Amino acid sequence: MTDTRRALLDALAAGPVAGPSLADRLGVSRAAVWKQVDALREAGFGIDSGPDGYVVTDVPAYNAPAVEFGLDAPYTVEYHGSVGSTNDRARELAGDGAENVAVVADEQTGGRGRLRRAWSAPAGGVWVSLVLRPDCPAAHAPLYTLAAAVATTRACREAGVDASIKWPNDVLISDADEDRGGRKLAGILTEMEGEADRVSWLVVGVGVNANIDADALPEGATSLRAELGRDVDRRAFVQRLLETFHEVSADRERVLDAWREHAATLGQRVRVDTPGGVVEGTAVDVRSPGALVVDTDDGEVVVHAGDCEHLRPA
Ligand code: BT5
Repeated sequence: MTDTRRALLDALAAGPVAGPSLADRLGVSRAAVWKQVDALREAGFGIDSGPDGYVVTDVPAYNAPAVEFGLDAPYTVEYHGSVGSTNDRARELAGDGAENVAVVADEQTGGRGRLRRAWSAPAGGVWVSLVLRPDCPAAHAPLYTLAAAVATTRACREAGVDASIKWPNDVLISDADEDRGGRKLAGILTEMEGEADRVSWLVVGVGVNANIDADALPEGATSLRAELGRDVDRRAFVQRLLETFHEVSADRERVLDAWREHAATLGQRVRVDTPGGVVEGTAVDVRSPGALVVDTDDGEVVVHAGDCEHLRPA
């Protein structure tokens, strides 16, 4: 049913379209088309039936069909007003065989960060988890985290906020802003199931503090609202994020270059807390599938996982 809805929304987004031709195109009965059109009206769409067929006159602010309408990426959307964690819901869908589904929520009551840390996710944020089944070895999975960081950073920049990536998965206000630099705007949590040579499913979860007051967030965090002094259109924002993610992740060879272009970490003095101990030095590059290369007093060290802190220049 959601696939028919997505196809109907794509047809409506392309312009006026007559009922019979819609039924033909979607391979369903005319009654099924009416039912879907009614469901879209229920969901808040304004749809007129003029001489040339159905015309969309109004799109709801933020729900599943609103995000699918005009979306130039192959995802269907499942929307929740409130959910425990969009990653948990996405994992459930993945277990049932789903693919290319974006789970979107207004609020999460049990949002998760890495290493079982809690993620604050009050109403007004952009909390989204994508279920993917890429044809690649498990070792390539981190590239999807990097692609999501690029997509999130670009969406924030297009919204007017000077964001950049801190290795591996944080989106922060750029250090160029002496006052606000380093505040965390978004985070990414990728989870997967698979064998060494093949990913079964991947869940890429992105959390962006969008229309949230900074005092509802942990110390050191900020939001698009706090930076811009106004709210963003979450529908447009999440569409750009999904479209850019789709485009960037489609070409795995280019993900690292895209990441380098958006990263604040390269060239910085860093301290990385890794499972094997602390690594301190200058971050010089990122290496496939997402490792950080740090130039230390003892030579180059390649870090695969850890928490990275940008240090002030000596
Ligand atoms: C992350 O973890 O940054 C990954 C966050 C991923 C959240 C998304 S929301 C959609 C999807 N569904 C989920 O349940 N999760 C994903 P990490 O690098 O471990 O950072 C976690 C730390 O960031 C916490 O320990 C806090 O210090 C801080 N933090 C918590 N909530 C925050 C927020 N809303 N904004 C900024 N920082 C936050």
